[in-house]
Amino acid sequence: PGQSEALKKATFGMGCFWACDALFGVVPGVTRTRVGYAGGTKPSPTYKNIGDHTEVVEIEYDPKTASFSQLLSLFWNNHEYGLTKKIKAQYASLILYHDDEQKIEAEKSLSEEQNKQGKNFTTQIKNFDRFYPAEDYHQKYRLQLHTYLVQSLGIATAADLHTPLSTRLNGYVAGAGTLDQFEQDPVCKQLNEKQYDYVKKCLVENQGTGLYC
Ligand code: MHO
Repeated sequence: PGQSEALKKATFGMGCFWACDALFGVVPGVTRTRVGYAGGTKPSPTYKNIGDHTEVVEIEYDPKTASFSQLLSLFWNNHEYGLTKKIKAQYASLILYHDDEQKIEAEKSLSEEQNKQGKNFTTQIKNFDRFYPAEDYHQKYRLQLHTYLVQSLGIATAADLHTPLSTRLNGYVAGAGTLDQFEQDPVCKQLNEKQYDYVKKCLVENQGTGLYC
């Protein structure tokens, strides 16, 4: 089996997907992210016509480096909207599992979290059915705000936004991850000195400001 066959997927809804894209994009072991719509029944949802779907992030990860339980703890600790208040389907708290192992872990983590915090969550745990990628302008939204990087790296197509480098940069420019993580990130070796300094400056400036939309 080739290396890519060993990669796994996780799919979470936890508020505006721009934030989740940045949050998970810098996690060591996460190889790519994509944002889109899932969890509902409406055929061919769009941002303007999302129907009963939820904004989700699709995370591709290498289980040798990142574990599903690690991703779950980021899930529980980084919701944009309170888990207990009533929210529309677009921003629902949602875990779409891809196999039985994920299902068991997700259900266990929900009851642990509820016990720990002493409240009931609205989080739904459902079988992953189908992912509809969001419009290109939503992909790596935070990175796309940085015209200098986009142009100097030659990012022009949806595929360019879906690379491991774009995935990482989208998080770092938004202030996700630590400086240590950035400096040791093998993916960032692809940057020239000026690009490297630019991203580092964004990370330092935006760290701790929250990724929320
Ligand atoms: N506050 C943002 C949310 C966008 S998100 C992709 C907006 O209204 O544009 O739902």
